[in-house]
Amino acid sequence: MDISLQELAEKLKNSGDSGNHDGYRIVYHIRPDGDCIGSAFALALGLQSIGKKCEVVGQDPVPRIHQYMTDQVAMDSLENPVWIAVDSAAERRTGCYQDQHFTFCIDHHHNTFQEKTTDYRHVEQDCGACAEIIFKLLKIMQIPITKQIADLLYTAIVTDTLCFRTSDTSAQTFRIAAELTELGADIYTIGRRNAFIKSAGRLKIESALRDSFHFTCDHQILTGIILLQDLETAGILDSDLGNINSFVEEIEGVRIGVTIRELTNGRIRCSVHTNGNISADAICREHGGGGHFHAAGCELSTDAQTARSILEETSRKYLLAEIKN
Ligand SMILES: [Mn+2]
Repeated sequence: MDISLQELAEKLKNSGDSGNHDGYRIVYHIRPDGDCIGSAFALALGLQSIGKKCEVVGQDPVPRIHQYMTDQVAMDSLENPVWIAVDSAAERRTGCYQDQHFTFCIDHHHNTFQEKTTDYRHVEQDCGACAEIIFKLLKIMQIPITKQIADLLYTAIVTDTLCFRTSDTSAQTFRIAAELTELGADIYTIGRRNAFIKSAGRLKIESALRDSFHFTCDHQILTGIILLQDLETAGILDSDLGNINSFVEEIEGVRIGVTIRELTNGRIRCSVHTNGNISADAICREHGGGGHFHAAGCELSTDAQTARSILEETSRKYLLAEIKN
C-alpha cells in the first residue's frame, strides 16, 4: 500500500531490528546512476546512525566515478534483513533481486512495483531526484545529515537533474541543494566531476554517437546508437557513460530523442528523452519499460538497427498524436 513520508519514517524507526530481522538491505537498480547510488548509501548511513544495521546491494557494481564516496561506507552483514528498493521504478529494474519481496519501496518514477511484491510504497512521481525524498525522510526522522551524507545526496541531485536542467527540477530541488551546501556538500567538486569534466573516452563515444544520428519527421525525432564496439574503441565502460542519454536532447528542434545501447547480455537498451507534452514514459511502456514523463527507458531483445526502426515508429505515433492535439 502507499504510505506517507511520515508513516515511512515511523515504520523505518520501528522495524529492521524487530522480530527476527537483523537490519535493512537497500537495493539500487541495474546499471546504476548517481541518484540510486547516492540515495541508497545516504539512507544506509542515516539508518546506521540511529543504530540500525544496513547493507547496500545491487546487481551491478557502483560506477567508478562514485566509488570514492561509497568505499567509505561500512556495510553490516545481515542474515535476515528487511528489504528496501530505492529509485527502481519496477521489479525487473532490481535485476537479480526482482523475485525478492520488498517491504519498502521509495521512488520518484511512475512506479510499477506490484502490491504483491511490496508492502509499503512511498512514491513522489517526477520529483527531481529520489535523493530529495531521502533528504526529507532523514529530516523527519531527525537523523543528522553529515557531510558524507550531504555529498551522496548532492551527487544524486546533480546527476538526476542534469545539473538542475530537467523539467522535474523544482523549487524543492534548489532548496534541498542549498541546505546540502550549508551542510558541507562539496558542490564545486561534485558539479565538475559529474556535469562538466569529460574523459577522452567519453568524447570518443559522443563523436561515435553523433556519427550514428538519424533524424526523421522533419528533424523532430532523433535516434543514436552506441555499440559495444564503440565502447571498446573508446576504451570506456558502459557504466562510465553517466548521462550520455541526454546528449540527443542538446539538438535544437528535437522533440523525441532516443539513445540505443547494445548491452553485454545481448539485449538493447533504449532510452527515450522527450519535451513538451510528449510522454517518454508512455512510449517506453509500449515496449515493457517506463520511467519519468520526459525521460524513460525500455529493453528489447533484438539488434540495434531493428530497435531503431521500432522506436522510430512508436515515436512517430506519439509525435503525430501530440501535433493533432
Ligand atoms: Mn532517479
